[in-house]
Amino acid sequence: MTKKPISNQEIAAILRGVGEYLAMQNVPWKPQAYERAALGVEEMDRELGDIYKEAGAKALLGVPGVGRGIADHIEELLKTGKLKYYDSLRKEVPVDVAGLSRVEGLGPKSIRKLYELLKVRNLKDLEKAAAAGKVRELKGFGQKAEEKILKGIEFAKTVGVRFRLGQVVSQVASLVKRLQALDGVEQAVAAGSYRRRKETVGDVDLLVVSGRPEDVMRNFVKVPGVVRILAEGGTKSSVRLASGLQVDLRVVPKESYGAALNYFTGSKEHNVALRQLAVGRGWKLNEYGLFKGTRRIAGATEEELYAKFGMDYVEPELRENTGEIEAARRRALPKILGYGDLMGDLQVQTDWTDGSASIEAMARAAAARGLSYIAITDHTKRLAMTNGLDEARLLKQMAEIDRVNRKLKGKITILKGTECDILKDGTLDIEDKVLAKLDVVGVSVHSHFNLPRQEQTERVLRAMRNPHADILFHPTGRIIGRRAPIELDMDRVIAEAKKRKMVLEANSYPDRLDLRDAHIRAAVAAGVKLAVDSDAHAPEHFPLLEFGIAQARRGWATRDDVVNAWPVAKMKACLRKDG
Ligand code: DGT
Ligand code: CA
Ligand code: CA
Ligand code: ZN
Repeated sequence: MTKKPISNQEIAAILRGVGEYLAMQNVPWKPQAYERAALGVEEMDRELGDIYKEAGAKALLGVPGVGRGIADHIEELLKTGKLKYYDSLRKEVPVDVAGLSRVEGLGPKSIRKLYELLKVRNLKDLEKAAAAGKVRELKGFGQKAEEKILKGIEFAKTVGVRFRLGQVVSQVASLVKRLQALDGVEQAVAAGSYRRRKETVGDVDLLVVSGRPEDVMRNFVKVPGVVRILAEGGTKSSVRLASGLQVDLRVVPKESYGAALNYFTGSKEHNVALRQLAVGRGWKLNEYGLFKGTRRIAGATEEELYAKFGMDYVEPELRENTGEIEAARRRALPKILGYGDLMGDLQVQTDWTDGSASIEAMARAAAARGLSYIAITDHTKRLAMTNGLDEARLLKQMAEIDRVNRKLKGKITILKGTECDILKDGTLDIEDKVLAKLDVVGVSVHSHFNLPRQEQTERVLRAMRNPHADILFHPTGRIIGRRAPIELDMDRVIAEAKKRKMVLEANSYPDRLDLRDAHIRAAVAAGVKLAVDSDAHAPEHFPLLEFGIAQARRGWATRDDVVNAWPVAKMKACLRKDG
């Protein structure tokens, strides 16, 4: 067997690992640099191995976030498949950092302490130690911390091995590109939950149109990044990628493309309901086509298929059998928000707090993404670790925004905003008289995530009642796979938002996606407006908006429901509640 060159995914995982180990050693700055480089590598649409072969070590410096030192590491990885530096770091503290960091509140420093004092190497060791009451005895931990760890372990266990959509898009995009380039492939596309843009995917289902399935199969399993072949057949195969992601591939003939795409896009529930419609008319529907007896009456395209049923075309994001079939039959499906519909972004952080770039750099990046306005919403003082703004610095920042606005006139409009912290009692972290000067006041919870439902709900409602509050940012505070949502009575939050004309955020950050699809749908149904924001902390983050748009679509939101899909004047008028 010939050895496969190391893939971008593997390189990224190792760089990220280095960052985690350095963070454990309390090294400043470097961990973030490695994380940024890992992200940059992940987002490349070409294999670094190919780039290196073609253009040498210098070309590696073109990867976003990669400087001299990390480029040397990448070169070593490409040449030898290993990184000595990483191996030595691992030897020093031989723990499963990735596994342990899935427990909420466990940062690199605590992980190191737990290893040094209790020999905790993985989740299992940690659970044992905590259950035996050993964690509470450590300095800086205590009983509460121990309880929190046990709770966090429980939560980490309930989360299966699903991947966040944001973790897999670049892997899938590069696979699809490779498939498209193969001889004999007419079309290649990703179906399944990936195409429906679910927030997490169990596996990825690829579909290829080709008259030569054997050739496609043979080449598919040789693609870089494939580490294991789970099944290989004439028209279907399954592989595992280095990242752990499973990918299923199906090859179909051209005349079945639409039917196959429809079948493998799912959801299963949507398929079942469609099939029942077919049966009701004496037809048969499967992945090969729609049949009347043995005659194929539709199946080459999805559009043709839905048309044959006399219904609207159903966008993949809506195919969950939650009313879309009935609505489509009545020709009453809403025209959902389009991927190009956003005009602005109402949550953006800068280097005034924990963002990586200046106001001007963020504004220019937003303009390049096609936005015509953004709101700068840095954190506030209670979030001291982000260097959160107090009233004085916020006022200074407003003056700076005026200056940058003059400079960028005609390119983009920068609005003055804040991501104002909601304190434990529901009051806000910034004085009203300063909030009154801002265009966009976002409020959000960043602490006391574990309050009981009644208290948590009252806290958030109180914040929403502040006369200056415009948008409730990432309302549930969840981090997918890591932090459970806060206990919030969403019906009451939605009712309050409706009453006060408060906007709820659909945060696009792939780890958050908050509100989630079902809550977005409930908000839309109640007539509450949404803001689909990037929560960008770096210029590269604006493309993340796509994930928020996807969730808004899954929540049946239209342009009318999303305030930042509107021109700036109309959006501002909507925020200004009392005229
Ligand atoms: P996942 O992978 O768990 O995120 O979710 P999906 O929706 O991608 O599910 P998956 O990968 O098991 O199957 C892909 C699609 O194939 C699914 O969305 C619908 C279709 N499918 C799979 N199993 C069945 C089935 O038993 N009946 C029908 N009608 N369709 C199925
Ligand atoms: Ca799937
Ligand atoms: Ca599958
Ligand atoms: Zn936040």
